[in-house]
Amino acid sequence: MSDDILERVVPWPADLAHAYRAAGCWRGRPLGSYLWDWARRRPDRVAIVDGEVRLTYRELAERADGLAAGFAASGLARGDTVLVQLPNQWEFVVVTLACFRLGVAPVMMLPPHREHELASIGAHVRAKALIVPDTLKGYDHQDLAERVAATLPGPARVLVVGDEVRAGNVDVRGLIKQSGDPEARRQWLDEHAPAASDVAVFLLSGGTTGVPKVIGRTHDDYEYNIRRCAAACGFDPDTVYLTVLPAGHNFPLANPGILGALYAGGRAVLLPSPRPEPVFEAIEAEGVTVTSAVPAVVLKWMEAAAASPRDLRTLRHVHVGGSVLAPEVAARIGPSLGCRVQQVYGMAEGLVCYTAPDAADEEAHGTQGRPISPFDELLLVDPDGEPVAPGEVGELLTRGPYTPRGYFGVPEVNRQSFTPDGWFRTGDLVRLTPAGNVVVCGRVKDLINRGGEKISAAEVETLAQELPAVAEAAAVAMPDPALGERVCLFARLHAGHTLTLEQLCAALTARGLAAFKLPERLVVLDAFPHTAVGKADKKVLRTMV
Ligand code: OOB
Repeated sequence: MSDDILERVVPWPADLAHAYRAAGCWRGRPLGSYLWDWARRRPDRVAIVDGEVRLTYRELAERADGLAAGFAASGLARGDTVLVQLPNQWEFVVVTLACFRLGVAPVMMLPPHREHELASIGAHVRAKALIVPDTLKGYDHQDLAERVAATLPGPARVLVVGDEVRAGNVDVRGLIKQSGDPEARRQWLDEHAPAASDVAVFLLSGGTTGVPKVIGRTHDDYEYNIRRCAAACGFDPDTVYLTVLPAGHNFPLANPGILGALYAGGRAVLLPSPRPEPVFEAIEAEGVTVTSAVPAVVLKWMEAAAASPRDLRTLRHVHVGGSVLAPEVAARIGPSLGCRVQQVYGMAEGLVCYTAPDAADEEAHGTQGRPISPFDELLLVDPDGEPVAPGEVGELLTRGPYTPRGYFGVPEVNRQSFTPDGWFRTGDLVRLTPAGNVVVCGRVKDLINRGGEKISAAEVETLAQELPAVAEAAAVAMPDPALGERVCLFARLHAGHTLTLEQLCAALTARGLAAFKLPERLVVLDAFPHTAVGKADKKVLRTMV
């Protein structure tokens, strides 16, 4: 990895790294090296399905190698970072694997992200390229990427997946089709592979504040994460995993998700959206055995399933996580969809908990499961940082072989988000059942969880406060039956100013904020409630929502 990246990644202490290696958690192999193992074992099995496109394991490996070589030819090298903003399409998987092969770390942006997110994170990781679709849902991502690239400190290329690649940009499909001797290319990539301790992928923290918080996941730690998740969920060569959540999110990417399905020799089917009817159609057509979703999406499926003519009998499990799933809803999933529910409590920062595939109803419906690794450490503390009594609610701190010791390049944030002895403060309030299952009870971090999309209150407030009309702003969660929470913005205005929700949203959009973060309610107050230290009193504001 380049020195520049290395010095901004917080490593595990050497003795623990040694212990994780000795215990077989970390295998010392870069993720890209698995690609040809898979391809040799099952060359002609279908690995990826995207509409009409069906890629076998051999084709997947060949295309990833072709693209890795193409990346190298277009100037990218081991240690570089690239922003990847692609929808669920086969090229996303090839791009990700090509990055793993070459040792270029993709930063997994989400399709709704705009200038505000792309530019700040691109600058933070010093991205060398942006990989985007030409257009998506009528929005010109190529144009967005060009505008963002122009703001980045180094020269940054724009790589485009699509038919309309403009002059000066790079055609990703063209790179994939690269000619040349595949055997020589494979050897070259093997010889130039990254180290297993390098960052394989950068994930975005759900709780990004004013400062971009990205998590560098190493090849070693992410491989272990994938391997343990696949084992916890019983993934095997018969697994057909349906991807409906944005593939760049940790949950569908690697928990066990797409990479877990490939790891197990199964198949990943990609759909661009979680709309019920196409989902049911895909389950029937492809014999899908497992999928994952956030509670808001599963609720839509449950409503639609009764009226659907599709045969969902192949579906054995649905993994539900990302935000709170009410036990009553969990209990209805089985009867509605004809499958079992596995709850997942996970985070981009690492720790993942799963209920067992065959768990009793009490565990499957009422808990968020157990950590996937015996090396995961969980500590529940009170507001003073003291351990709580068994069975009591506390803030969850965690450490382990796939939970990095810090965010990338933000030492001052790390001093708050991690304890001096390396525990990550999840900001979640949980309790543990006597059997060791986690139950999420609330949270202390200032996040709004909109159907699994995490929105930092601080990020919205900071942008709102920059508007000329706004004297003071505070974003709080307003409860919502479908999404769990939505953003409500409280604002005090400067004398003589007015502000409507439409004006507020237009102004935030103009500042490049992703649409899913826009407030859906604006409350203008003449006077703000304050805490003793003079901060907006969110406890009081929440009672006013
Ligand atoms: C997943 O990852 P992130 O990084 O988008 O968000 C993590 C946060 C957690 O700290 C917690 O506040 C919340 O999302 N959360 C849940 C939950 N699962 C996540 N809250 C209540 N119940 C659950 N089951 O959201 C994520 C990553 C990997 C797998 C699954 C989810």
